[in-house]
Amino acid sequence: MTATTAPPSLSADPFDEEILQDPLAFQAELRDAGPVVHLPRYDVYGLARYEQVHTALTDWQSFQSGAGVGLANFRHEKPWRPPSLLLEADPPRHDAPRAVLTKILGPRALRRLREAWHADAEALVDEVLTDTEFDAVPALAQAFPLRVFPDAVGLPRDGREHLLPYGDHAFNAFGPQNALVAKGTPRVAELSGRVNAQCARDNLTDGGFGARIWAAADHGDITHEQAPLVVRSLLTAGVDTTVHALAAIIYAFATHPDQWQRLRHDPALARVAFDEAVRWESPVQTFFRTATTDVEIAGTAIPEGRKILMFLGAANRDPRRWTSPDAFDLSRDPSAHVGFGMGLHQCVGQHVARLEAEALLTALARRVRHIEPTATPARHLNNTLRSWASMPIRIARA
Ligand code: HEM
Ligand code: OVM
Repeated sequence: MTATTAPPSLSADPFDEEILQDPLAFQAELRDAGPVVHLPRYDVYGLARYEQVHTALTDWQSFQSGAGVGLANFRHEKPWRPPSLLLEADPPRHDAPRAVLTKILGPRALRRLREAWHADAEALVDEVLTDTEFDAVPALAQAFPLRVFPDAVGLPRDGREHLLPYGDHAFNAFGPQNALVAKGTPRVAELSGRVNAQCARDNLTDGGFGARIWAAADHGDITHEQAPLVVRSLLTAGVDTTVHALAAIIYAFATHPDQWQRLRHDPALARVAFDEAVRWESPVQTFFRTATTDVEIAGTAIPEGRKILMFLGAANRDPRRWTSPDAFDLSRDPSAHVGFGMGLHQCVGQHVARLEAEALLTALARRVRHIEPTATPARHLNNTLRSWASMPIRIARA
């Protein structure tokens, strides 16, 4: 190994509520401190520049996920639930579950949902636009995914209200055991029981993503023991993420009326708008890895077994990589953002999220001339997600 230097140290707590409320200044501090920063609060290494985050995401041999992608190190700490067969697994065990979901959630497989989801979006937007002032979080960002996604998975009507609180806790649980985790803990057993029950074959209707996962087990692609856990991945990762991504898109357009006019005049920009919003807001802000060997990043030695905190949101606004990173701008090419990760674990559900966003945005672009905030929106705090609790807006119909 070449000569290495000790990394700069930043004493702040990245999961402190004040930083979660508005992380941008802290993220700039992290990036400017150096390519690798030591965070003594948790004794972990932080990466906040695009180049180093990209390196860690794409080098799964040195930066493993199997010891957990949260602060907890599964080599020493018991996970709060059986680990995900995708997110918290390394090759070769990661490969089969990943191949199954890649096929079930891929662009080809989603083509059969496209028309229905566009029609659902138009129906929802027509209902909502009977008012000109409303809270965009429940009315649109939550309502649309909850209308289409559980049906696509094949879930029964009952029990859908547990999906958001379960996901919220799962994303909090990647962070330290702070007050946000404590808030969810009293309901963990109940919510886990309900969500796990929804993963059973008998509770999934024919033709949905869930039934296809079970069919893949019949086919021998995964085992029947693995099937319910793969379904669980969809229920954990597939709801809160899209709700917060849609809220981010609406916020972006409410605060950038010039960009809304561009979208209205060229609805084909919906796709790029979605990726630009994921870059700009980074609904999933952070994930961890664990060093599998003594590894060097940009001249800093990280010892084997140590946790590395990747700041996806900071990388997505790194001025070393992006021109005017803080601008929400439909004329840039945001496609290299790391808001879905990169490499082996890159979000397998991104085509689902993109289809939801395209459907809702196209429906809105046809009907809405102008969107404006009517009050300061309120953040929903989560250790991993950047999200909104409420976003009062006024719309003018086209
Ligand atoms: C993985 C973000 C929507 C299912 C990931 C990762 C990120 C991410 C950053 C990488 C994790 C890592 O590298 O450790 C997002 C965002 C979404 C979104 C921002 C919405 C805009 C979805 C949806 C689903 C989903 C809708 C399910 C239908 C998954 C799964 C993984 C994953 C199963 C694990 C993949 C693997 O480890 O191979 N997501 N996601 N995500 N996502 Fe998403
Ligand atoms: C999973 C999963 C995947 C991505 C994100 C996530 C809670 C969970 O496979 O369970 O967040």
